[in-house]
Amino acid sequence: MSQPLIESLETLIVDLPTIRPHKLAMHTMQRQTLVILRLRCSDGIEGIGEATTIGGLAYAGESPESIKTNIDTYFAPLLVGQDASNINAAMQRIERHVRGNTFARSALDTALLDAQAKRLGLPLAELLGGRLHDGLEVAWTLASGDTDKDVEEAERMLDLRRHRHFKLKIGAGEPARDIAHVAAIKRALGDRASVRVDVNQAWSEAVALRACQQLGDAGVELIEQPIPRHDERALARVSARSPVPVMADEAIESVEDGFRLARASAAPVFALKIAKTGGPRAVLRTAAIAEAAGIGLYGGTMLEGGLGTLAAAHAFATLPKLEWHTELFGPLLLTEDILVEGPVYRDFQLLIPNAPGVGVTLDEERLAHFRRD
Ligand code: MUC
Ligand code: MG
Repeated sequence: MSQPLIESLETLIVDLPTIRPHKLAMHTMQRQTLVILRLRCSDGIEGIGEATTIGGLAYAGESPESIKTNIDTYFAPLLVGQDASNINAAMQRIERHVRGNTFARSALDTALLDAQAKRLGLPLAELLGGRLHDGLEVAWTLASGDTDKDVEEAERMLDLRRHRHFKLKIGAGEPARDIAHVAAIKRALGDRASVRVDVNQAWSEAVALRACQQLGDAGVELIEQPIPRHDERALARVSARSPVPVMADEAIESVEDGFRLARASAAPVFALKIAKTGGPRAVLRTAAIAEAAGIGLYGGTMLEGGLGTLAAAHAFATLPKLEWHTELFGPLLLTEDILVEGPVYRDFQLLIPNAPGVGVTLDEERLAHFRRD
């Protein structure tokens, strides 16, 4: 049988409304923007992938517009005419000619995997070696900016049996006010839920050292990226003195960053994200480094829609242990998605699909409605 070839790559920017504004230290989201990649093959199979970031260029070095331009201008000519069934060879061509661009690579790796898994009739997790979990527990982020509204939202999530781990976005305000906000939420929820915080790099080392103590006293169980991403030694000092485990998020922008941080004992927990490391397979390489170093794992998100969320979920489902669970709730922050059927959340878990590929189908009408051009 002749090999299927990659015939074309098409990228679409899609703007979707969110259920409420979502406040992070560096940006308040009023909507979410996805880049959808459609990779068409000569055997009639289409693989789909997603690259999504937060707040244009506010969060990371790639924007939706740069992802689209770079895939269209640089990735596509390298790939058209290549063997669609050899994912290693296709990604190696990109590796030889492209620096960085892990978000764009993640969409490509996902689309190639989706196409190959459909070709073989396997769900993505099975193409990656097989699932160890049928569902993953999912934390919810409280980020309305208002303590009472956040408590109400958390109570609703507990009643719905959708989430029992809550991440609070802090760092934009005065540390003392932020900590009072967190402590009030933890007091209201008590032992019914775990409370974690994400500072998104907003504190200095000195502020972080004091704040980590106070967050520990308030009953917080995990502190994510308290200080700027580039100083791994400072992160190691904060981690060593914090009574609460510290998690590295923005500090890991590649598999190699994961290795550097592990070597420096910079943080006892890593946030894994397919976008930050270049796709479902690259994220598993970061996970392997962490596992070898005794670092705990967390399945992170860039608030992707259903496609990107489930691509990550398939990869995470192959890991023996996600000690800190996941935060794969991106689709639940959107009022609309562009899929025929969205991911299923039930009993505090996101279920891993059993259909071939990522297990989702694009809804052409919604795609036509929400695409930017
Ligand atoms: C981040 O920094 O972790 C994940 C959840 C959320 O609300 O924001 C993202 C980004
Ligand atoms: Mg984070």
